Amino acid sequence: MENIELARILAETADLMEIAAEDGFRIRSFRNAASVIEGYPERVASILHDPARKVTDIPGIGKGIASVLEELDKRGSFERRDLLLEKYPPTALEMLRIQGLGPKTIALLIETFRISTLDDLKRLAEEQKIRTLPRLGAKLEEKVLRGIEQYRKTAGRFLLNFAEQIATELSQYLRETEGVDRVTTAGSFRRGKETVGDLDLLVTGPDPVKALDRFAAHGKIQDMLAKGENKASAKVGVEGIQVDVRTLPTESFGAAMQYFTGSKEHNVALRQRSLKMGFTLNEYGLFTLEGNSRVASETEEEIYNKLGLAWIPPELRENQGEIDAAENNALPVLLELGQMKGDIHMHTRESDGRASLEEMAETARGHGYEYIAITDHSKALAMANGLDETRCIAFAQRVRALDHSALGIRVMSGLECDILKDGRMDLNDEALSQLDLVVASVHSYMNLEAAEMTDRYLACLENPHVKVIGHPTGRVLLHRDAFVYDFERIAKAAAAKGVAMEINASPERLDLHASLIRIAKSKGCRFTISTDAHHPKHMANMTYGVRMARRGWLTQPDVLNTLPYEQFRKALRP
Ligand code: DGT
Ligand code: CA
Ligand code: CA
Ligand code: ZN
Repeated sequence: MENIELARILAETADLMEIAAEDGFRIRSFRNAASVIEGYPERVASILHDPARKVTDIPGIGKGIASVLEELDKRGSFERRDLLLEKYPPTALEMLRIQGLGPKTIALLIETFRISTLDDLKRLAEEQKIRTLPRLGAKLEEKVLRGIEQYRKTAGRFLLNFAEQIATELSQYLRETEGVDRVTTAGSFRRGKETVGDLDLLVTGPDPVKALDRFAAHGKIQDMLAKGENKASAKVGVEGIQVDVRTLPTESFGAAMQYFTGSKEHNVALRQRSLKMGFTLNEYGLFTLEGNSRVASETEEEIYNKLGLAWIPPELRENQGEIDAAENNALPVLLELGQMKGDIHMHTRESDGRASLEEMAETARGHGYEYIAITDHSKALAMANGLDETRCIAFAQRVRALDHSALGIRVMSGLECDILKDGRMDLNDEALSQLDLVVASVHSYMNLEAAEMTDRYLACLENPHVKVIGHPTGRVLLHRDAFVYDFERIAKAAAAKGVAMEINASPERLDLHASLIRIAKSKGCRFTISTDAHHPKHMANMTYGVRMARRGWLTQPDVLNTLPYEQFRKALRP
């Protein structure tokens, strides 16, 4: 067995052990071993077969796991796993991924009702049988139904930062193949979409086909799905993300990039345009309808230009007006990462962050920023050790006392202040008035009716200290849908008050969605992009926020924290 398979089995067993309510320490040791083995540079099976060596020499592998590995290596499973699989159906693992359903409840439902599929579970909820169990009620039935729907919608998709990690690793690896010049990403990943279904990699060079053998030999390949003359597909890593690799001749590389970048909708529109102009367009190039002679294929620019269009940035290729804009030379000059001058939503140890103010400032300086705002949580988030009025005022004084020139960066005193259920701010005006920057966010009562949620945001905008609406729809990718409310109305009101909308760059959120960014912009809103960093390394996530802004057609002047410090301060709600 390869490391990747060993790791996957250990991780799955840990999930099952959780449902079986086994000892937490043991469960952690399985999970830990899975991640150690997945990343281990040497084949663990070879170590097992070598009498001169011991797997327990691998850090994180103890005696217990060592004997599990031996049994796994011998017969493809081990006793504890067999017992768990006998007791719980394979879909138990899927049930764990459903929001609102913990391992204890899953165990209870399986044992009571002998369910074995997601459809069984759905039926239980619909027939209102869950509420017949002690302590479980109608609320949970609703949650389960919503959770199943959500799960089915998102199953098999991956976060952008995860896809990027795999894309970078594989591209670098494939680029080392002899005969390969270029490896490029295509598909939804190149378009900067917030989640990715599968990864598309394009390989070219004088002799690119060897790249497919090299791909098949990569240590993270879990399951080879297909391998042909010039295309291979595989499931990669413990997470099992599908990667499609295509090899292409240099002369049609541009056409292939255009074709495989998509989106499908953009390509359909472009092909229709081609036909009207007397051409056909496919992955090999742009050809005349009559005579089938090649008009363009080597670069994307050529192809777009021959179709009477300016080159269209991948983030815009969603058939949302970009083709008309390209025809009229009216494409926006999209925002770039290098234009960001500050990060104005981040947390420190003062609440639930992992570093000090000084460490955050130091890292921000390394990113080349002119300024940051520290925005720890307010007291309503007791779990996060949120600040009350007294701590908030003391913190603002501490920031004022900092020697900014010694720090090499401007630090603003800020707060991510909770918006209470009725739209009031969590801290009083006296405290808020001491701060340079208040980001107002919803972290509670997230399932309000649309009308009530709309009123809540409207009320919040009335507070003159609120400068930015944080993660405005509360979505958590692959886990929680956006809040339901009248977004256009809030955008209009925010624009009127001069309150900025945040584009939260955390890869778990990427909130706002591109279509909402465009709506907000059309209502006159301006934006901030921030990482919501809870650790210095999270500040690198700014790139994802910028990608969302680009997908929302934003340009530098739309985004306040591209401005130099003094101008930024003036541009905030007065
Ligand atoms: P994903 O993977 O679900 O996040 O979305 P994409 O856009 O990466 O879709 P994918 O991987 O199925 O296909 C990559 C690109 O190939 C897609 O954006 C457009 C292009 N393409 C053009 N024609 C077709 C077609 O007939 N079928 C498929 N599957 N893709 C096509
Ligand atoms: Ca794809
Ligand atoms: Ca694909
Ligand atoms: Zn927040």
